[in-house]
Amino acid sequence: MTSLATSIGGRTFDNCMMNAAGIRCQNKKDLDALVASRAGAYVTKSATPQKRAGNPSPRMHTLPNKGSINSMGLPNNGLDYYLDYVVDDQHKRPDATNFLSVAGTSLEDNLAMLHQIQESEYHGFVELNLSCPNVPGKPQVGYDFDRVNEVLDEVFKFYTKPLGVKLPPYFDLVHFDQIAAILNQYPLTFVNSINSIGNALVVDPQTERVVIRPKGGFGGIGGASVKPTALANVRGLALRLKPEIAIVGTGGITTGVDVFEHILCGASMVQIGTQFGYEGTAIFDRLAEELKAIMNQKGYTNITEFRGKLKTFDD
Ligand code: HRO
Repeated sequence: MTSLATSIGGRTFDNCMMNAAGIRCQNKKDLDALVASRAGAYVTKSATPQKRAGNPSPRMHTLPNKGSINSMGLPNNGLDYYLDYVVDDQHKRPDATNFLSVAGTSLEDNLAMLHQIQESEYHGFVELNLSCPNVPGKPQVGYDFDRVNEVLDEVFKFYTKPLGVKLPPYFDLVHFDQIAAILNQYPLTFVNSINSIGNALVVDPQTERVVIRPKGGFGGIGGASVKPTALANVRGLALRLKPEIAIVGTGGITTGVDVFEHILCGASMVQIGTQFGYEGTAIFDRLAEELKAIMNQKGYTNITEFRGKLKTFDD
């Protein structure tokens, strides 16, 4: 039997694939569909303390070759909505672990939300999003290393439940060294890499205009073309983080082979964003079959047999 099961922080998941935050997870109907699907877990749309409408439309645009650009601007139903959902789900399915994403637009908001979660009966994972590229006037925290340190310092003064951070992509090995040195100081359960490649610009030559309205057309790129950047970040972090911190790999997954590559680079769990948006929950059936097929071909029966075992020409 080929198993796609995985574990993070002592919690087990029968499938190592799930949605990425923001994609088909904003309301109860979407989340119920994820629960009913073959995904190993779900993550809820990044929450702010209060409900937000997000940026004006058009704010997401499909790109050729399985890509997307978005500047949603954190539309969400507010923390209470998602916390109620995950606590209710926890009552129904006490053995299942899921992910509650939070993305305050200030340190104070993040701390207030984490205090509320700490005091609640929720005991699943929290994904602290330090990498939303699309809130006008709010830079991505993940690119300000001192600020990341300050945030985690404040958070771990009181937060004792399993916590991970969602990071932006980094593009220099020195930045991998610097962020890993900071993350390794804290009892993080996981890091999720990568968020969309922020502040890209897509131009429509016909109309001679940008394709999304917010921020003059600047937005985050997701989908197939970000896979090499995602794999580099997963691998770069896997080589530097302490073994207690698991890696959730996100970015550019459209096939089971892409999942295989993320795991080879060191991911314990993978998240699917853009392509899940295009295909819906049936994608988890397809990817599971495709991953099993490549594992069978290679004689692997579970993902720990190849996780992190990417070879280089120096091996
Ligand atoms: O809502 C968004 O615009 C958004 C968020 Cl929070 C994020 O983390 N990543 C992204 O591509 N879009």
